[in-house]
Amino acid sequence: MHSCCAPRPYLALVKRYAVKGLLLVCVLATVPALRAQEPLAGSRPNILFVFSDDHACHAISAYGSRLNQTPAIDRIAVGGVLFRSNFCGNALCGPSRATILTGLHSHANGFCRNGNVFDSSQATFPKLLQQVGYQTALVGKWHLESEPVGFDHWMVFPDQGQYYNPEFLTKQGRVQKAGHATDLTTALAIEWLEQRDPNKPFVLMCQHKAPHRNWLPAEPDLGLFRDRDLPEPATLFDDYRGRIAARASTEMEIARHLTLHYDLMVPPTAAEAGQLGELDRAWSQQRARMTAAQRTAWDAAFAAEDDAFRRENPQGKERVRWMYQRYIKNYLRCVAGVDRSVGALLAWLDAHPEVKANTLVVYASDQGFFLGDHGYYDKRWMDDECLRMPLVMQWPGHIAGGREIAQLTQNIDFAPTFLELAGVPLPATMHGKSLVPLLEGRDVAWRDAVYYHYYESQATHRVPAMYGVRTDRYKLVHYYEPQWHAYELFDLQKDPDELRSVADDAAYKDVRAQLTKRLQALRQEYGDDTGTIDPAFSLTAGITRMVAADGGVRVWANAQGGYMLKPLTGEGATTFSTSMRSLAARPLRNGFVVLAAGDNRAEFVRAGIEFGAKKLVVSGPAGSKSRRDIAIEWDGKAAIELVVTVNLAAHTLVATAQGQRVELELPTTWQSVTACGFGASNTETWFQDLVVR
Ligand code: SGN
Ligand code: CA
Repeated sequence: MHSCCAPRPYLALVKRYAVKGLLLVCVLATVPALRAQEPLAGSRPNILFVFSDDHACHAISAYGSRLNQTPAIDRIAVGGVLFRSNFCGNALCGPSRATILTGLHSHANGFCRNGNVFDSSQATFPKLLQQVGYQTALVGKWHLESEPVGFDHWMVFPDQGQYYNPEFLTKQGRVQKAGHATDLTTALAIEWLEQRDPNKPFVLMCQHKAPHRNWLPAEPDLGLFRDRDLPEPATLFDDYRGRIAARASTEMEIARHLTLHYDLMVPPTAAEAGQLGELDRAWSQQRARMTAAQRTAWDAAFAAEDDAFRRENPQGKERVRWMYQRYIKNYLRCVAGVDRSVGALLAWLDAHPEVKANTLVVYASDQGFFLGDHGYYDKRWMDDECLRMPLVMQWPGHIAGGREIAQLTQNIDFAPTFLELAGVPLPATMHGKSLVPLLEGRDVAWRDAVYYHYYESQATHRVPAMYGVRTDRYKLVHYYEPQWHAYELFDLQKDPDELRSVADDAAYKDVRAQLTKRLQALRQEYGDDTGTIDPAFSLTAGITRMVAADGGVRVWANAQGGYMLKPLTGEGATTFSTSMRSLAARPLRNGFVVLAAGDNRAEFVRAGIEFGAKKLVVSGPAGSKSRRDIAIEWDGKAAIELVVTVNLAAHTLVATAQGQRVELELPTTWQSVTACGFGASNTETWFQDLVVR
């Protein structure tokens, strides 16, 4: 369902605020572009950037939500502008944030998937603003692994952070604060506003954890939506027909993948408590973080519903419906907290009119989210529900309000916009375009398509890697990993819910050809050569890039267990050798040599180095069950020579490196080695050519 594409909700909003007397400026409901009085470029406003995590447009009333009201966010939209077609370039937290900071798509800023480490030596808009006299501050969720750089002040959650009584990392170390993450982040933002230097412009990034999974609302919001069922999306029971097969193997279905305790907050029975899964155990830890009073409020809010659920024990579709209601209500309760935060910040500005007069207020979120659409929660796909990012901005007196901007905009545009407003020349390498002309209501030539590239592949939720292009009418997606190698094409006008791919429909042959060309041109324009795999390798998975370099090959794997193989025949005793070295900023995982027998190349053994743990490891063919490892001495930098000897008569594989040796038993069915190759996990690894002796 695309409630975020509903007709303009402005008139209704304008009426509501006019009645309440909240909106003092003159609101122009359906006015076309209006010229701002003064040029915005170089006007050096303060920038109050309020940002949330996973907040979908279709959970914002200004975007036409059928589910909830977000009066404070709407107030920004009414007094300012709403970007109707704003998209992310990679629907995931860390990548979207890295893009916002740098104005670059993921492949160029190096942060392709969560768990990558942001290279903070790059140009970011906070750094550049700092250099021209801005005060810069960041509070709340960061999630980029390296320490924030370019901020005079920062106080961020470690990793994803906690909702209740969270810890914060600061320049001075770790502190814990009592309360809910959303309210604390707001309070920290206001605290900073109060004590900043009033003589300098500022950029304040107030970044919420909410409404990220698992959805733990603050106490004041626990009572919302108690008395009614919320509307279900039309596609709650999607059967995934008419699209690629991977749709059905994705692990983000409300029905199959939301856990009862961690996600849906139903306390375990005594019997369940003895056999909790990993996530459900985490839920117990989260409860343990709450104070007694918080826990009492929490339990009281859910007790009656939980009892009814246990008593009635719904099954089949009824159970899915119940799960949807529990999920969406807690999600929206978390959204209500975020909206309250926006309201508090706007109220602070109202109380400080001299600051307000110079402040651009922005509300956005890192990507969208499935709200039961297609039976899903989470994001990652290129579907509009998660591709869209909310974006509203206001600067009364400078940006004509009550307008909707229809042009295709993207998170690559944020940094160029803030820089142009501050009068900083844009680094030529930035991919984004400044939104200033659109804010000024100027009639300018604009882009006709946005680019997308998602990498996480076989990690959490198992969504295939993909890149694609979206225009205002069509969307073409290429699932480029060899195990999928498929396309989807959607006609958004005829099929706004994206239920039927017309990639192979003869009627769309020309459209597909044009979009393919457009997609290639965008990849070229942005310099994205990731997602390109050398066809010389016959089987690959989870590898996003490989290039020949320094007499070897650099393999960039943004997933666990990425590997590629090439045909080879070896009988009797065969020895392979190579050198490898981790090139990643943080050598988390490993580099390994992969060997397969017969045609079933999903069955392989591997021998390699775990760079982080400093271990020599062998395992396979049945995954890691047969794993053996031994510690090695290594300075963390030098190349390591690995020698692997396979003896098919003795059914053994022996790996040696740095003077250590590990052995693996091979299946007796292995008659010959038919393929070998390199593999890597979550890292960029350099391999010297494999030599067969
Ligand atoms: C966690 C969540 C996932 C979510 C990712 C990424 N699981 O792993 O559901 O997709 O974060 O989200 S949870 O059990 O920890 O809640 S992101 O917004 O940070 O990219
Ligand atoms: Ca997110």
